Amino acid sequence: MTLAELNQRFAIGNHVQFKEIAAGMIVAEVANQHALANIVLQGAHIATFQPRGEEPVIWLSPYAKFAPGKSIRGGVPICWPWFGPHKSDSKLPGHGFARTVPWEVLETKALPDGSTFLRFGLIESETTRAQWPHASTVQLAVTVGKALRVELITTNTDTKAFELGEALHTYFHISDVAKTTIRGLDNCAYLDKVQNFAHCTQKDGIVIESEVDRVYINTAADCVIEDKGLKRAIRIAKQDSMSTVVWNPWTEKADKMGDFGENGHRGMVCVESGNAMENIVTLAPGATHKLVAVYSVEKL
Ligand code: TA6
Repeated sequence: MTLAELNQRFAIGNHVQFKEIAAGMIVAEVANQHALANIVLQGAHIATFQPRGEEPVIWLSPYAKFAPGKSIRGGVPICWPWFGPHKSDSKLPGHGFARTVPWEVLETKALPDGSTFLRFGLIESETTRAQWPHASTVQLAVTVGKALRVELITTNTDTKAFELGEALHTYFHISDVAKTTIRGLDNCAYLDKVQNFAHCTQKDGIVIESEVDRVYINTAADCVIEDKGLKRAIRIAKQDSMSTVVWNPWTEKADKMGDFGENGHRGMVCVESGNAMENIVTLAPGATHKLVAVYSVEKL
């Protein structure tokens, strides 16, 4: 669909407009009485979310690249239909292909409470079918209000069951890692990627003082990012997600990635709601699975 057609079919006066921000890269700009948000159609990638009167909740690197087929550093990348490396083919892209392929807009609407609802669907192609030989659909439903509600909905339209790994790889904006504690994972088991996937147990709140890359398993609990610098907490509530991933690349890795900027890693932390490792989902033919995450801000 062209930009003009998108605006004709799906723009809503004071709520949603579509713009081209780089060649081939269209963004849905959402502005309502509660918040501002930008969603890039490639990857159905929520790039920004900022409740009115608040600092941004989502971190987007100032050096993020917006280009066809490239993943965006920051925002809410969708890891689907696998999380991390593919289990048998190392040539396939890490975290799946959903974040780097085109999605289409299926629906936009203004809700009675002033929020905005948008629904996107991944567009299947030869490329996606070659990497994922299962008949399925995946949609992202986003509600932009005072809170940001994100639903990743997968349906198995095949005649056989398949295994699904997934995550909303959300980058959160914080004042500084030294002033931030992540709570909600006490006594949880995790696999520590920094220690070659060692099995560990979380003892207390997490303060990031070096590279952190952990997959917490069997946890449905809310997480809270307490930020003394911004005097606020970001609450991450979730449904049908049994894994939480906490990631900060720290200095050396961030420098190597090239799209964080100097000390960019200090102003972000990823707290990802998903189903990974032991928690991957088996989806029966005809079944639908819906992963939900809701991000809201509380005063500290
Ligand atoms: O979710 C954490 C993680 O899997 C890390 O291991 C890390 O490398 C990261 O995601 C970012 O991955 P990306 O492919 O977006 O550079």
